Amino acid sequence: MSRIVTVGAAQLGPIARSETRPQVVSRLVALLEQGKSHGCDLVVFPELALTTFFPRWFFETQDEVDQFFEREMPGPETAPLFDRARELGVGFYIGYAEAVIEEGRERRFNTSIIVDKDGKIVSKYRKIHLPGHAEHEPWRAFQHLEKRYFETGNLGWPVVRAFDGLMGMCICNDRRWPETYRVMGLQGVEMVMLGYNTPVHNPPAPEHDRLGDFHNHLVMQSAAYQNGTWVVGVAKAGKEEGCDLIGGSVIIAPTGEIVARCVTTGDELVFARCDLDLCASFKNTIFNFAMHREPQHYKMIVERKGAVISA
Ligand code: CDV
Repeated sequence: MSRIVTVGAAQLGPIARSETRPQVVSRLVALLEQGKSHGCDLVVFPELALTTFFPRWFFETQDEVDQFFEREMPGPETAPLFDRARELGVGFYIGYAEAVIEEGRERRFNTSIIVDKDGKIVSKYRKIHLPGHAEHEPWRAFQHLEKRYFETGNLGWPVVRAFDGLMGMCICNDRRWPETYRVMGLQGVEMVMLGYNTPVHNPPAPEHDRLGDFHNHLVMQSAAYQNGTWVVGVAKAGKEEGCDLIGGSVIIAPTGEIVARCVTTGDELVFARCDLDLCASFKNTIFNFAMHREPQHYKMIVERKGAVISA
């Protein structure tokens, strides 16, 4: 017996600042329909998939920022995506900017959800590793103000039972941190979905620019292997408002091998038949956590934030 989930990685090309939600949603629906035609159970969209990547600008007023946020999910403009998913019987992962009243105040998160084949939200995640900076830094070619526009996520990394397996998610910069996947690995995760917006140019470290695609795959492939899980990483790619974003969306097996990969920087769907039972061969042997982990020696990981040189 094997548990096959057919998954589509639905990469998006650039979204212009002037593009409306209905225009973007129609692109998402087209990818969902392509996914259905290839037998997908589930389609994975990028981070902040409903708008341009707005943290690249410093905005003077909250009103300017607010236009990029969703106050309900689904709302009137995103309902057609949920409706079509339900009609097709295809689930999806999507990232969006979430504004919510919680604890009596307005809060904003960089959020993703998993929606099942009935169009029901079955899991929500709020991005924990927010990269960039909180203040305007005019020396940069473009801003990366996630630390200004979002709060650190407060939901941990949930793993839920859906699509006949154990599903987890994270968002963009999270994929670079081994802790992200290990927290889900310790919940038995069998598929991690994630979306990203990764500029080719890294203003604080331009010497890394030539390595963007390599590092993208390096972190996701090692995490898949080290946790015995499928990883589906999906880009918003291409030249968006003058800023080049990497593509390279992939579906990675628990072996650490890439089994499907986008080759353009535009709207593109690739898919793979993912056998969730393949995870067991890693989870029960080389990475049998219960048998081989030594957490009494890992305390520093949670007790210390930055490196302290004591030697
Ligand atoms: N959206 C992101 O989180 N992007 C970061 C960039 C800024 C380094 C990333 O890790 O890809």
